[in-house]
Amino acid sequence: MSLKAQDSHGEKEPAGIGRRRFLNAAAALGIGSVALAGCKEDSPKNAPADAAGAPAGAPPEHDAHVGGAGTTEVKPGQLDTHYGLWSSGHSGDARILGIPSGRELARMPCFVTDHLTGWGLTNESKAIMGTNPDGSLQYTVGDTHHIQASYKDGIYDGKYCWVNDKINARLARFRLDYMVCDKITKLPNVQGFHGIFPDKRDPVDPAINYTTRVFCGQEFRVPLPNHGKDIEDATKYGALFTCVNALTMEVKWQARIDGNCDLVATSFDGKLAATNQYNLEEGEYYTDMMSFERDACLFFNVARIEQAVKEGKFTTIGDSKVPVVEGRIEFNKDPKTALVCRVSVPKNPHGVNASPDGKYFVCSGKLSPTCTVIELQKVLDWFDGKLDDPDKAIVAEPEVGLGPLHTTFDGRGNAYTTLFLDSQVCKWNVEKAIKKYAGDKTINPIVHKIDVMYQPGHINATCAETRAADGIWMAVGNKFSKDRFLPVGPLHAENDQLLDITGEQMILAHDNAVRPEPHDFVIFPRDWLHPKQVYNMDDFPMATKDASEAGVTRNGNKVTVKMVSFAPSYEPSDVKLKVGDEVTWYLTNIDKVEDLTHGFAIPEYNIQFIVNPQETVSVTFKVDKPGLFWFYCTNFCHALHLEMRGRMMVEP
Ligand code: K7E
Ligand code: CUA
Ligand code: CA
Repeated sequence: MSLKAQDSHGEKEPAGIGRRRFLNAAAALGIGSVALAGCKEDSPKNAPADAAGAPAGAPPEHDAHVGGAGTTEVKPGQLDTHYGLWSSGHSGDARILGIPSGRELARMPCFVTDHLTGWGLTNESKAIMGTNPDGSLQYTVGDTHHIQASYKDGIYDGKYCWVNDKINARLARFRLDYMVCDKITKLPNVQGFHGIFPDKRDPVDPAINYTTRVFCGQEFRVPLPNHGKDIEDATKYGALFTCVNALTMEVKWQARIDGNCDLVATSFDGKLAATNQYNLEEGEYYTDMMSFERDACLFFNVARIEQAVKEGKFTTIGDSKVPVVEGRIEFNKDPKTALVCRVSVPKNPHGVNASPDGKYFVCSGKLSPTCTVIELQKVLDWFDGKLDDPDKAIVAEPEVGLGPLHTTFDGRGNAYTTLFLDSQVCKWNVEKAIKKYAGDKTINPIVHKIDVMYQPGHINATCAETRAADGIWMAVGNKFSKDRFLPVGPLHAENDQLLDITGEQMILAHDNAVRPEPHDFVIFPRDWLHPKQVYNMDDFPMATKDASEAGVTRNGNKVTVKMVSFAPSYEPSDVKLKVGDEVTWYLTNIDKVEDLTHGFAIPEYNIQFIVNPQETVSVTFKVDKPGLFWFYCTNFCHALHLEMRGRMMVEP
């Protein structure tokens, strides 16, 4: 496999499709390692810099960006046109980026502690994260992969977004009015929680045209329940597909399935949810997981599953009370009553994405150089007994290149698939791919390919997960940045790239470094979101609304401090305590001005958090060190910010 010299406009014609036949497992692995080694050692992309500082073989400069999307430069004082919601991988949080600049505007903590905001330290955040009986946090690590927002009428309604934690099988919800995590749900009996997708409307009630469910996929098979029995007998392992109530965040139901789940997609009509499956072999080792030529995309008939639950046709697992329906194929052979429909997909597929016209799901082959296009109406026909073979729902299987992972859309009939091994994005036309599959071999569905730097995973174009896909910008999350940024030690920043997709050919417009390691993201116009910048004090039952109500009350050794902040002071400014006290300290920021956030830190007591305008935050701690401790404001707020402090006086 040759690595082409870098050309930002990609190949003039898709090269080598003919030789990129279906890979067997061994070849795929071999090519994978060649591709990675090639980038490092042989590629002109990594050749030493020339005298002018540009790497040999570097692309033409993009200073004159000619694409229809406009410039990526956001000048001082200007705002980005789009919001991007980004997952952060094993950093364990979510982030907000401005697009097209790629600037990181905020981090939204959820699964892991954040010492700027006090997330994981304050009582309010700990209650959301979950604590042990001794008050310590139940989990302190997270691995966020997939982030998706809530819908109304097939576009984002700006209410919520969700992100998964793969390590500890948790689903976090953020409310997008304040852009903070407000709930975290633990999925019972799940390990390797990977894909998520909210539904886009109700499959039964036409009045519910908004998100009320989030579907969650389990990647790792485990004993059910996982209580130490059958740990060596893999034939007893299982996997679950979980539905969470998007409004209450309670787990509604689970379906036990064959194989595993990877990513998740939902249909615009609300009737279908699906997961791609790469381990239909049910193997424990990766070599076993690659032995079948085809795995699958598994479709869930949401209305039928919920009817089965209503009729009591379910079991439970271990201590969990969540109803579990049978989604294994042997129990779902009759299409008229089946809860699931399995469509075969080659080979260890990754990613399943819904086209914005609502007609198709596309699975990427990963170990096959193909994408599989599945027509949703035909899946519904199978459930209605009108299609004898679920595989007849496959309407195209274009060859796109090596290592296809994720696909996005431009709303003009084109799909864009990341090619991990080729370090490229392939643009292909869906209808042309369908015509070719139907028999017209003269048609070439491949429109354009472009190099990206390097080894891309997720890809998403503006509004592409909604009905309003507009084909303006497209972000690509690259897993390796190698030579693209100044070296900063062994751990490289990742390279998120922005491409202009307004024209026939994609144009690489912008690189931006991101802290490892985002996986998934969605991008949409800024006017789809209306964040508030000042809290409503009435939302906080423990708010101290006025400085005159502030003070310290004592009940034995239980002490309650009710404090207010207003720049540049705290009231009360002196707090007297005794060693042995247990203090709950409420801080209400009564400043009403936008951007007037205060901080609160107590030396030697390991306390630091912020309190936003009109917000109330609390911490509880044991008083165990005598002395004078100046608590002070950590968030620059006022010309007298450094003076904003008070005394915690602790008697022995
Ligand atoms: Cu492809 Cu976890 Cu979405 Cu990463 S998964 S890339
Ligand atoms: Cu208040 Cu700085
Ligand atoms: Ca497989």
